[in-house]
Amino acid sequence: MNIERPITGFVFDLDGVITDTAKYHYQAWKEVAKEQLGITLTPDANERLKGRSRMDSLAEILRFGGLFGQIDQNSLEAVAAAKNERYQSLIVNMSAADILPGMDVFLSSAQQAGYPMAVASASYNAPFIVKQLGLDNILGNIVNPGSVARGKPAPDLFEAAAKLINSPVVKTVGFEDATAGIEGIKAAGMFALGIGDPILLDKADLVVGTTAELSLRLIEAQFPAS
Ligand code: B16
Ligand code: MG
Repeated sequence: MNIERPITGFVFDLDGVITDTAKYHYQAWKEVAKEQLGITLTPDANERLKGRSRMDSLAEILRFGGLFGQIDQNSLEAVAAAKNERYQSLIVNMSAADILPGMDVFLSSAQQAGYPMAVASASYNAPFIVKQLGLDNILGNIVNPGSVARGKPAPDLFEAAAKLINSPVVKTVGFEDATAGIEGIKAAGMFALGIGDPILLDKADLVVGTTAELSLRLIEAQFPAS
């Protein structure tokens, strides 16, 4: 008998879900914003950058610093390139030790259970990071952010990730730590699993405080029966 599963795929954000690269993004932006724009980035302003593309993040920083619309495109691209260079120098030594707590166990159990999985990250550095973490055999399906029209909070990255693994969106679970990402998952029509503060992630269908709380049993029990 062929019983169709309620869930046919898992789609993961990278930064904040699989590993914590947010601290490196913050450090790189903080240094480059100070040196090249004279803007002192604060932790609060940094929160708004999570999940946003490189250029959207720069636009947010300029808004925060009162310089939005005052810098020409070439200079913007140079600042973004400098940030990426700094960021890459910080992630070069990442390893399996940087996988968030419990995530390796969860991913292995999902792989063993036969769930197709993909990564929906706004980061062009995602393939490098996944490889450094030693997860390329599990999370080899990674959407190229350059292949979609819009970044988070638009649904594009999540829709493309579900397509990569042939999972209908309504039967797919999306994992996110950022409000922009939860919005994108919901706009795609997926079940949204938030990781972090339930007040910040109030649009998610299910929220766990940390990755250590994830289990297949929990997700399968909470996923709506069709
Ligand atoms: P890059 P995610 C996002 O990753 C980060 O949260 C965000 O801070 C960053 O600006 C964005 O990737 C782009 O990254 O500059 O490496 O292309 O949360 O979508 O996995
Ligand atoms: Mg994230």
